[in-house]
Formats: sequence, C-alpha cells, structure tokens
Amino acid sequence: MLLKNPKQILCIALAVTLAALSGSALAMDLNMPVGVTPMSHDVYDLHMYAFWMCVGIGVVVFSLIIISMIWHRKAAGHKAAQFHENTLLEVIWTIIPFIILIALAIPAARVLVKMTNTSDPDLTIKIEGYQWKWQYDYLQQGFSYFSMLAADSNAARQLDSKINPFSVPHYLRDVDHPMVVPTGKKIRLLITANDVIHSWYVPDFAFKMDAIPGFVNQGWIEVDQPGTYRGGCTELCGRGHAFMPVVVVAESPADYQKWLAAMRASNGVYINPHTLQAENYGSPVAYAPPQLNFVTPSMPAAAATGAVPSTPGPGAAAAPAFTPAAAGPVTKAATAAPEKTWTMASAMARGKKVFDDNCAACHMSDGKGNAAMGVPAIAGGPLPNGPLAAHISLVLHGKGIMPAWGNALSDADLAAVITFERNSFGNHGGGLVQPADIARAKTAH
Ligand code: HEC
Ligand SMILES: [Cu+2]
Repeated sequence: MLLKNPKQILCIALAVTLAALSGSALAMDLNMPVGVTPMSHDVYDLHMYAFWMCVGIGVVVFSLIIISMIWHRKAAGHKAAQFHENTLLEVIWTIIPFIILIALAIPAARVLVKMTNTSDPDLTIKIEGYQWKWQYDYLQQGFSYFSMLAADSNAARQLDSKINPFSVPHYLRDVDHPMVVPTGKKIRLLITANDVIHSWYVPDFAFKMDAIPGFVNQGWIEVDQPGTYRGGCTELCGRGHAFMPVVVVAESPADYQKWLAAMRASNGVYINPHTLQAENYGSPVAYAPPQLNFVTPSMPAAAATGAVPSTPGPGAAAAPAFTPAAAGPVTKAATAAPEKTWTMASAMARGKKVFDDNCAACHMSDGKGNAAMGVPAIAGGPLPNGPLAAHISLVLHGKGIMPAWGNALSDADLAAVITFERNSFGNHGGGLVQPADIARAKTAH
C-alpha cells in the first residue's frame, strides 16, 4: 500500500539519508572522543543516547513534513483540515515531549551526581591558572611546579619567527612540565586561578572546569589507560589564552611511584616522567604527608645546578626522603630556601633560563622588548641599569601589563633573573642578587 509511486520511495529514501548522514558524521570522527576516564565513558554514552534520540525525532518529524508536502499538498487537491481544541491531540503532544525529557533527565542526573562525588580520592592535585600557565600542586606530596607552553611552540609562535608551525611537534599543544597522574586511581582536582578566570579542559577526560580567582572548584578523574592527554585553557583569559595548553601524562601506578620518588628527592627540579629511569632513583621513599598549606621546598636550589638528582641505583640506599622539616619555613609564597646563595655563574645560568621561560615572551630573548606590544627593552632600560631596589620592586609588584612576579617565582629564581637582567644585554647595572635580598625586599612592604 505504501510503495505505490516513486514519490513514496523518494520520501523513504530521504528519511534513510537523514539517518545515514548521522551515521557518517560518527564515522568521520566528527563525534566527541570516547575518552579514557569512567566519566568520559558515561558522558559519551549519554551523548550517544541523546544523539540517537534526536535522530529518531528528526526522522519522524521530517518524514511527516515530507509526506504532507508531497502527498497532501494543495496542488494535488487536498484541503487543510480546520479544527480547534482537539483534546486528544493536545494530550499527545504534551505527553510525548514530557516522556522524552524525563528519559533524558534521569540518566543525565545520574551522571551528574557521579561527577560531583569527589569523596575518598586516592590523590589530590590543586590546579591554579595564571596568565598564562598552570601550576600543579601535589598537596599531599609537598611539591608544586609550573607548566608552560613548550619552548619550541613558544619560539614558533613569535611574530616573524620564520619557523613553520607544522614542523613543531604538537604545536601549541605541548608544555615543558606536564601534570603526571597514576592510572586507575581516583584523583581529586581542586581548581582555582590566581588572576583572571581560566578553565582547565582535557577532552579525553570529559573534564572541563572553570578556574576562578577566590573560588576552589572541584572534580575528579580516574584515567584508565597510560598515555599523554592534551587540552587547554577554555576561558578567554587574555592575550596568551591560546598559549597555555594542558598536558597530562598518565602512568601505571608503579611508574608514577618512581616519578613521585624522583620528584621528592629532586628538591624542586621537575623530573620528566618519560626520561625517568627506574635504576636512577632507587625505590620509592617512605614519606609522611605534611600539612597542606605549604608549597615547594627549596625549588630552585637544585634547579640552579640543572642536575637531575643522582641517587644510587636499586640495592643501594634509597633516595633521600623529602621531609617537611627540611622544607624550612612553611609559607605560601616563599618557595626558595633563603639560605641558598648564588654564585655569579650559577645565578646567570639560572637567570637566563628563568628569563627565557617567563620574560622572553614579552621582553624577547634578545632583551629588546616589543614596541608594538608596549613592552620596553631590558637592554639599556633604566631599571636594569639603575638602583637595584627599584628594579627588584618592579619585578616583584609588576606595573600595567608587566605581571607581578613576587608570588609566581621563587625568591631564588627572582634573584637569578634580576641578576641576569643587570649583567646581560649590554646592561651595566651589575650586582649579584641573593634570595635573601628578595625575601628582605618582600618583607619591607
Ligand atoms: C606580559 C608581558 C611581560 C612579561 C611576561 C614580563 N614583562 Fe617586564 N615589562 C612589561 C611591560 C609592559 C613593562 C613596562 C611597565 C611600565 O613601566 O609600565 C615591563 C617592564 C619591565 C622592567 C623595567 C624595564 C625598564 O628599565 O624600563 C623590567 C626590569 C622587567 N619588566 C622585568 C621583567 C622580568 C624579570 C620578567 C620575567 C620574570 C618580565 N619582565 C616579564 C611586560 C612584561
Ligand atoms: Cu587561561
């Protein structure tokens, strides 16, 4: 009865095409990723469920429209029915959408409840957004570090860099210090920001959460496969918004333990999880979790030497344990051991690295500044060639778009970068600044 004429066939073909289009959208990888966390699987299932529901509704609605247009058109002699207040019809078109909404709301609410349940985590990491980088603070482990755009991406992105972005692996999707997590563990993420609103997003985790200054948002992930997962900031947070990617390396719990042990023993130097070799680090160290309100123990002290801690291999004594007592005074901002003393050579070497990582984006690696952006040159600038106190004060407190570095860098790094600025780029301000000078300048305010 139905397939009486070619138009009927056309109509059915159209409905089939609609469904096929939806199917090919999936096949073409336009769909969202399945991801690697239980939450991402739930979200994916939810998404597919709603998707097929929409396809079903689309097929029914468009079929009705097409059937009416073709078989019941005016030109074929049909007359529109005129009626009001058909109770049966009204009940039907109220009940059906109601059922659809309930059928969507129940599974969605179930996933939402699961998503917000951050209780009983195996590990808690605080993530803080900065213009334009992330800080990962392993609260129970007692170390934290910054994660910034990888140097090769940063070089290629500069105006007139003449570097082909396609030649840079993971261009704008790579960082110097990825966050490292163990697989199969519930990890609570506490997310906040230091300056403006950012948003921490990793599609494979189906995790996106706003980082808001003054608020701590929380969520959790549990990564089920080792791998490197990439995302970025998804809240327009200023000029460098596109340059603060998120990279998370998930490792088996055993490899993660090795990384942890190495990080604790490294005295603040970041250990690349990919180059970490078990035999270099001995077995994981016994460790008593410190109180939560402190950050990195003597971060740059070891960083200055640039050395990866070399502790004896397995069988020999375990890597030295980091103990809270060894961290010195427990304060949020003062991350450097004040007793650290730079030599001119070590301060210059460390200072150059700090400058390239933090300052060169604006002041350029040749110190010439960026007139178009309103950034003055460090080369020949009045402060690096003038009295030390004013130079320190500007770097600590910032001015205009010059960020305040007082809390973002350790005292030792601040001392190193200021020393570097005063003794390079042809500057003659001179002097060797020590972390203690920075600490004193901070308390003077
Ligand atoms: C976001 C861009 C930006 C970054 C990153 C940045 N600066 Fe600046 N810097 C500025 C701007 C803009 C000024 C001019 C401030 C003013 O006087 O209004 C400035 C001024 C300075 C001056 C004064 C120069 C002079 O003599 O006039 C010094 C010194 C300085 N910055 C050091 C640093 C150091 C050290 C870092 C890295 C730790 C850094 N800056 C990172 C933008 C930046
Ligand atoms: Cu951001």
